[in-house]
Amino acid sequence: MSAESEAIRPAVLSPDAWQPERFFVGGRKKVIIDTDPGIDDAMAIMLAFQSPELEVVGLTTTFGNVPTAMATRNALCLREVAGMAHVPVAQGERVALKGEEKQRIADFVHGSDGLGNINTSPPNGHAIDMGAAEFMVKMARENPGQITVIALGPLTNVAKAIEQDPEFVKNVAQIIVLGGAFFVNGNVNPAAEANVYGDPDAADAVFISGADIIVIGLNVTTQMLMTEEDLNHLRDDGGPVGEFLHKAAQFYLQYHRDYYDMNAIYVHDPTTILAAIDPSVFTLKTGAVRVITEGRFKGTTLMNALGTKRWNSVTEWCGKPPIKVAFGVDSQRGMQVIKDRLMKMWSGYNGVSNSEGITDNGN
Ligand SMILES: [Ca+2]
Repeated sequence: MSAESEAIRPAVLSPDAWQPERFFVGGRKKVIIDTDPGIDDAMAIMLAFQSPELEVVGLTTTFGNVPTAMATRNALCLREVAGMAHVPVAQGERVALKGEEKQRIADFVHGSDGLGNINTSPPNGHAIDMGAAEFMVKMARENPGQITVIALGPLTNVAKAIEQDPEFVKNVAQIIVLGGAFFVNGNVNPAAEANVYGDPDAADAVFISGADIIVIGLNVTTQMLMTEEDLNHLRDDGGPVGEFLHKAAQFYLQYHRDYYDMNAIYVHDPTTILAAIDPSVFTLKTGAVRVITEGRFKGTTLMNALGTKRWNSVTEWCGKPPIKVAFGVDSQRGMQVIKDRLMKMWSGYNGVSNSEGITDNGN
């Protein structure tokens, strides 16, 4: 097959092309959230719990904002805060694919506990006796075509799942990735976005795996802002969960004031949940994506967005399958969904809380 014949046309997909119902089972899409909580991870998990389109069948944990053990603790804590303690938590990898130890802990973004230093009490529950990748493989094998993985941290667990089971990319319905920065600067440095930078080898392996993939990068998530006023509404109208998220978000808000000169937060992770709820919020283009895995520009995501061009040489891009990359977002509509669900749907909820100052009913 010649290089020319590999040319891939980028396409803006219409909402009609999605046929999202094929992922819905019993009216709800089964999702596994791979996460490194993380304040906006916490908001994303609560959003997913409160979205009738989704059934969260598991949380899997990874390193990123915090080390993996802390991510597991926080995931256990969050499911209890939400009154969703039945949702299994599976602990994931502690180091990147090539064994690289986590070097960058984002305590200046999310606090030293990952949840804004709000002194959550230890969770009552425990992680299941199964690793994150094994859990993903098992769930996808038992529910072929029905499990969507939403990856909100570095992609090590997903890459491990692909490694463990060659059928995983076929069994999984879709992998929705928060990661990369497409034709814009990164947030770790001008070249790289944090999740891809955390394990660039894993990201590259996932992007070229052949799975059905949507990538939500910084180029769209930085259009999604929650203001201090919004956060105050969350505290006032969002019940105990809103109060919890408001409290956790104060540290994250201060980070945005200090580093971006803005009195609002980026809601990267909740935006990614929207792609599972209603992908028509995004404008998507298709093309192969590769990641620079080492050197000065480690973690850079590069997309072949010139699908109409025919390349005249055999390169690292030949034969790599196209994936869907978000290029635009209806930020007004998307933020309305996030705010409505986080602020209104929890009012009246009286479940367990895990933050000091909020009643714990002991359930
Ligand atoms: Ca995250």
